[in-house]
Amino acid sequence: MKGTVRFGVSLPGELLEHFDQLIARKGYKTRSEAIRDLIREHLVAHEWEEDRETVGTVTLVYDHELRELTQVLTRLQHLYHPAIISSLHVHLDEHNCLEVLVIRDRARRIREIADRLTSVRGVKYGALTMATSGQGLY
Ligand code: NI
Repeated sequence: MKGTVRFGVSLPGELLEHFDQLIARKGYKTRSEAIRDLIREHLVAHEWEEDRETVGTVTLVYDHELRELTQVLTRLQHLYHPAIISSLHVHLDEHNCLEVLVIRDRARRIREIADRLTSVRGVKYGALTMATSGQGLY
């Protein structure tokens, strides 16, 4: 199927009412755009469940003055370098640093790398955002 396709959906009226209220609050102009995003979100979730090639970002906040911590994080990033395709470092203040790493690999491997990084002792905040390669999403 190519191009735009229209299809009908039957659902309880109350459910649709609730949905319309929610998407209006979120700023969607039409139901179609909201439903397209929900479908994409579902497909991305499957990309991660099925251990497919995908993209994720890891955000870390830590104190750069903990000398060993900076060394451990750098060592890990070199160890996983083919998967870590980019990184951003921001000096938040005198002590705190924020890093965002972009990781492209199979889903399970990205989780593994994210777990290794976020569990390093002294990391104040660590989180994985499960993004997508964008393939298969239209
Ligand atoms: Ni810094």
